[in-house]
Amino acid sequence: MGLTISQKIIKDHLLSGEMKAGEEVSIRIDQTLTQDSTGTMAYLQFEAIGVPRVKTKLSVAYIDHNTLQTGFENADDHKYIQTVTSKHGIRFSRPGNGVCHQVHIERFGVPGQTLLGSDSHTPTCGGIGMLAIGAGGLDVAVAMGGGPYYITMPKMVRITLKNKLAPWTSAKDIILEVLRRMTVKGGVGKIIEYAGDGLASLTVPERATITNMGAELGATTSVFPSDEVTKAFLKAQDREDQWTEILPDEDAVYDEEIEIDLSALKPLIAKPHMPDQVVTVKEIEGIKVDQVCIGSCTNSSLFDMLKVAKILKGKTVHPDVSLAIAPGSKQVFNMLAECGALADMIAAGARILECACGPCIGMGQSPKTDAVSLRTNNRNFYARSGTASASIYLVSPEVAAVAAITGVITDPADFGEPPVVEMPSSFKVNDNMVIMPAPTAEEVEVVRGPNIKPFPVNKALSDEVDGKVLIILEDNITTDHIMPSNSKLLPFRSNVPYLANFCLTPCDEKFPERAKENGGGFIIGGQNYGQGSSREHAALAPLQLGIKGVIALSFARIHMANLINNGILPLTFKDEADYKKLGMLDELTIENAREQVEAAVNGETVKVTNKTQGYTFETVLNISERQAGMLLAGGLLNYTRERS
Ligand code: MIC
Ligand code: SF4
Repeated sequence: MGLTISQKIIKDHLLSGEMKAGEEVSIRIDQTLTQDSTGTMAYLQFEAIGVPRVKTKLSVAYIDHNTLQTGFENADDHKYIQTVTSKHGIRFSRPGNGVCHQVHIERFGVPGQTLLGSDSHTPTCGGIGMLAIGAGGLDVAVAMGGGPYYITMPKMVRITLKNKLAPWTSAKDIILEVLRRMTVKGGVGKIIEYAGDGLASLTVPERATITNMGAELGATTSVFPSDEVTKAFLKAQDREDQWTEILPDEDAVYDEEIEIDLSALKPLIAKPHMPDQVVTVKEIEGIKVDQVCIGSCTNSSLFDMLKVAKILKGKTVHPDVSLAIAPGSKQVFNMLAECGALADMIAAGARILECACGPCIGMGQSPKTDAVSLRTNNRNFYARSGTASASIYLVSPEVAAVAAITGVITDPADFGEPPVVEMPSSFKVNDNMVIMPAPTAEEVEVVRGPNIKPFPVNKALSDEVDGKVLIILEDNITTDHIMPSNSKLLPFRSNVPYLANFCLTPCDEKFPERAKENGGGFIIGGQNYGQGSSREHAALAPLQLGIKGVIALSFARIHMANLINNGILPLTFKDEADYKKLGMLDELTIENAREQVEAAVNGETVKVTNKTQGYTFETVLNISERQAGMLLAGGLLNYTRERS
């Protein structure tokens, strides 16, 4: 039987397990990346593991999220990451060098290799045929130490792209169409591969926009073949020697097939507060716009920026609109400056930001009360912009730039000639903002500022797990609900005790207080609980508050792994009716919890007794033997220590 692209890469890196959908496999990781908002924790954990130098082919630490230095905290974290990475053999991408995913695909990604990143948009490098997966910091720390990375072997989905995009439509419209069809939970447990005659006309930055936002489907990752387009991109980056062709076998078998006619796509827009609330721009034309933000790891390539500059050239940003533009990398920024496109943006009135995540993660540019903000980002989760009352819409760079001029949501087809941009035959290559690690660990002293606090570590699972229902939540609760991140909270990513005071507050302000008063307990979730970010703070903060288990209708992949890594039970209701039956502050008990967790490996359900209402219900704990070991030990760190 033929293999898909990702099955080929997994096979080449397979360390254990059988490549059958649903089975746990472990793979060797060639490259890792971290960014600063998850990185401090990842490196603290790497230090706790105690491996002196990384064992990967390449590991890079980026500073791109917490670049708004309104106090000492972020700068302290940067220094910690710079010194700890130098000591342990990791390259350091300095603040100002750009957003991790954009820089990584430009300068480091290699087709056919595996990449594990402590950021959910790591799949961006799938745009050049890498198997690139997002994970919690602890999993990345283990991979840096040479340990295997475990995944449940995903199902394979093939999306066949036919024909070419029509004028004024772009890669963003392709992935928005996929989201419209599959929804934000449609990709869970799956890898999405792209195929078809439409590929030839899609540049690497366009492919990267699509793989990047595959994270919003909940997919394990998304992959494009490594073909002539990939080769031309790597050649232009002066890295042609790193290219290999990677195509699926002709008789590769896919579990699901989707077809998209690119020529029939219209400009699309995702409405608040979910990336799958997709309609055509035409349908909601005319809504007044207060802010436009162009950038983020989804649409900040040179290709995107040049199109924006062409639309803005000779025009003025509408008086009621604030337009912010953040180029994705120093390479992009530099080339924009050299070709004059930056001058066109500035002349039109754009507020040029440094190349970093910025508005995407609420690090500045929070819009006004009740604002309508059009953004080229990948996520428009509730309150993520830093202004809870704002309505964030996700669009292509073209639609964003046009709205910045007209001041209303506008179908660009009515705007005139579309911008046409060619990919450069060579990029401006200058890696001077990437610092190589020190040759030996001894010569570096790790600098730890006062903001770096010890992180909570769980205890071994007790035989009886008791606690009250502390909150009951609806479907699609994101990590931005569980552990909000904005300019006020991001500086405390290395201070879990402080962050815990804000856990789940967008859903219920009293939650942290209630959890503390009751000495911890249970969180009850709906479908797709924990979608979004890889931030393990969404598990660490609940741990700090004494959360013993989350009982939900279903979980997002990375968050479920993060819960297990921290020894918090991720239980799924067997019967949906039991979700509806639970009441606030009901007292729950899991008797013989250790035995029940062990039995769950063989498919036994875990019984939970509701002492308040006097009944017992069944839950499913879909785990491997290794994961059971982690839950029994109280998390991955304890489990690793026990076994070393
Ligand atoms: C995000 O887009 O939500 C982030 C911020 O990049 C996160 C990482 C984090 O929370 O630090 C992600 O995507 O994993
Ligand atoms: Fe940064 Fe936004 Fe991309 Fe996350 S989604 S890595 S915050 S640009």
